Amino acid sequence: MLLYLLLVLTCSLFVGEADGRVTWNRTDLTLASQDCPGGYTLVGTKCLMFEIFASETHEEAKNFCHDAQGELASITTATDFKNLVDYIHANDLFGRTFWVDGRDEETEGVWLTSSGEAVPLGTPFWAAFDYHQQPDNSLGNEHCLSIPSDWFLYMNDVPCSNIKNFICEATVQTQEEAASAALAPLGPSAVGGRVECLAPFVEVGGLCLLFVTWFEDTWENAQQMCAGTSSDLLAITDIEVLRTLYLFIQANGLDGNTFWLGGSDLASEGTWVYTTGEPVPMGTPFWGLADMSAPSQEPNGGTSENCLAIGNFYNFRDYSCGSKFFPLCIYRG
Ligand SMILES: [Ca+2]
Ligand SMILES: [Ca+2]
Ligand SMILES: [Ca+2]
Repeated sequence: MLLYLLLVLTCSLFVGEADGRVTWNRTDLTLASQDCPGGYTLVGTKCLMFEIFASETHEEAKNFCHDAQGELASITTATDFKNLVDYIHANDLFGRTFWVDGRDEETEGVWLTSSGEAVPLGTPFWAAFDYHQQPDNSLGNEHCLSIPSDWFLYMNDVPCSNIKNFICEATVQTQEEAASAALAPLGPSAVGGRVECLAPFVEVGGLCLLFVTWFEDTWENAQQMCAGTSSDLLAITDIEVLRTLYLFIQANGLDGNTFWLGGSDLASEGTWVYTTGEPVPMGTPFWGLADMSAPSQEPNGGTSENCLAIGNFYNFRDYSCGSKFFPLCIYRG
């Protein structure tokens, strides 16, 4: 049965090339809820159990999960994280703080899951306020990983002795296989080199992007700048694209620049759409946080902030459309 599942999963991924662009079909994963052990529910490609009636320290929560043939739930990809956050909202579990798998007890700043996998740092995982991103190891005593609802489920490091609800993940082999099979195609290594971009566009995760760092202007002028190079302001609808973009910006010295994306709520306040007509995804893990003393989530500018940009930690924020930032264009051919 296990082997059969693995075969089906392997075969369900198709690579296609249409108009020279690599496309991937990853919708046909076959792990179903009935494949999860009793008490666990299928969330994305993982079997999870939400312990909302038990509150424990990180160590006790871990032991509880072991007794339930599991481990604390790990979040190692942006898609895992988005699936988890979406599930919490859809099932009325929001309002709590959960322990998940991850500690930096052994080496400060090196975050690992129980199985030794790296917990990813940075955006879109860790809570980022305007000028401050977790983990901050406050008072030198924060070595365990939590996702607090009052920080909109973004990650925070806190003392391991705190008492919290928690999420277990069944240790079913097929899940890991499914997860890696599902996500590999969107990683930059899988598509890197397969898409050729015309200079000055550069390939980022299979997309041809232009970081216009010599032209700082309003949102509307940024859009026209892109249009003049057969491109549009970038529309990000997939969280893996935001993660890949964030890593590219860090690795290529673009950190510190703020870029316009194609999103706005100019037509109808509160309804965010891209210039391409696609809806802008809302909430975590896309939009950033503001005001650490009384946390709120972007967009927060009402009718005075109607345009979408990424700067600081490169999560979404609304700004006045008259602000001057750099255009981030995507080639439309
Ligand atoms: Ca912290
Ligand atoms: Ca607005
Ligand atoms: Ca704002």
